Amino acid sequence: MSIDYQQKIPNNVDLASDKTLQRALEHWQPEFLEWWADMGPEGSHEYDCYLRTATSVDQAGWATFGYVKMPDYRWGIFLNPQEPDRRIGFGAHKGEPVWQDVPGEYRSNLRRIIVTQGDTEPASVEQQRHLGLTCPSMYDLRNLFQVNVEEGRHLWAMVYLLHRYFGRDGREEAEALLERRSGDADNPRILGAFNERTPDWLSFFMFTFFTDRDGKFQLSALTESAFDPLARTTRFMLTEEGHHMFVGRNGIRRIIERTADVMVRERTDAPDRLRALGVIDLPTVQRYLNFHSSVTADLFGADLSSNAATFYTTGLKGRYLENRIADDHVLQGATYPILNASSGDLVREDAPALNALNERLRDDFISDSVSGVEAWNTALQRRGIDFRFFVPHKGFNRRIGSLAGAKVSPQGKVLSESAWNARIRDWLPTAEDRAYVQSLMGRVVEPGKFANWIAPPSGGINGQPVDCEYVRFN
Ligand code: BYC
Repeated sequence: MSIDYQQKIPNNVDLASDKTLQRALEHWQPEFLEWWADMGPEGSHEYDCYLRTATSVDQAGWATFGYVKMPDYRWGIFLNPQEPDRRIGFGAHKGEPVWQDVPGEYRSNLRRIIVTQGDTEPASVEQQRHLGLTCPSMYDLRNLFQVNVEEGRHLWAMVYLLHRYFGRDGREEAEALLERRSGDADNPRILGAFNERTPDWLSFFMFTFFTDRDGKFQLSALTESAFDPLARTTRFMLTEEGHHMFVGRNGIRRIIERTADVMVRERTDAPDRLRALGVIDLPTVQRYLNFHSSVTADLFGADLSSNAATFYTTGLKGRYLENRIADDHVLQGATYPILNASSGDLVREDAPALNALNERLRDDFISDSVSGVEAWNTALQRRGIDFRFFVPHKGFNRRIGSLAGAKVSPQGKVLSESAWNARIRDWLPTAEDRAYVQSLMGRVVEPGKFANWIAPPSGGINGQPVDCEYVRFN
């Protein structure tokens, strides 16, 4: 069904035919806009931004581009079309038709998954709200805003499900999604990484590289869901998520290219000299990488989780690319290797595969991150620079799961407390690193100009030139 933009809330779910639901969502809409006014990108409300808006859910040409003030962005409800005769692909209900409604016995678990997913979306907008004030270029500013409006739309996607399928509880959860605040001591966001600060653009690019990649894997697992409306809405969200990871991947690559060019020109790899020249030395980039990679690894939950087993067995949440995995898709009696650090060494142990599903998704995420990071190394290799970036070992700096608190080096060696403390400054961003990176955060907004610490992109957005006026300040 095509998207109806004549409605107050654009949608392709025939919202007009359900007046009660429509009224409830139209009641939530001004609250969302109020939240956006308070917590959305600071000072941006009058800007005209060159943004894409979803106009259909077809593979080809789903987006149109044009100038829009962000508070006027047409946030709406877009589900991928229903697949005829779709069947449940895993768990105890494997082979049965998917559900168009929520089975009573799975209501609270489904609600919990949808709320957790929904909570991350406004959280990331809150985390990024000051970044526009220190953008390295107008091109990057526009990309930040695109990410922000789409995270807002992802919130709409989850709120629709809550309102449509969870009655009064759902409406209350939708209100609460606008009440929690990232980093708030009393009412924080649900998951750890979404309460961290994103104080500078190096953090922002790392966040979109790693944490949006968690989004890719979690959403992919939800596209497998037996609850068809969740599967269809997350499938469409994934198409938007691709751009967010592009922003991170290219943002970091451009930072690395800029530093590498200065290293070659000046024949130095000394961090102090490079900092004096106003670029970000590669070890600092690696420390930020270590931080964001490890905090994001925690987002997959505990390595052994009875919740994960229940979600799978009951058909609520599958594995990444479930239908490409050659096994019985039930997993009773199957095993999966996890790591145990209790003996003082990291020991691989076979655990029940059902309980280890979080670990499996984390492993899928890590291998995807590794290939992304390898692409950055190509930029160094091409310039004859020996330095190589790497994704730290999954036991490094963990706070969730059985490795929480184990002192594991980025290379995967278990350390004593004192050995860990002696090296931690080499592995995680120090206060000095953060202050240095912060000192670079000026605001560059002249079309086609870029801050000294980042290379321009190889092309503009939607075929526009790099020096396009992507944001008009009015
Ligand atoms: N921080 O049994 P466990 C995205 C809690 S990102 C704090 O392992 P489970 C995006 C856990 O809640 C994708 N608490 O839990 C990206 C549980 O609490 P209770 C977001 C944590 O349920 C960028 C307890 O610890 N989507 O879209 O198996 C920008 C025991 O843990 C954390 C989803 O995550 C943590 N990191 O797994 C914008 C999908 N981890 O019950 C957006 C939906 C665990 O003891 N969520 N806990 O009170 C899920 O599938 C699951 O909730 C999780 C947790 C995988 C997150």
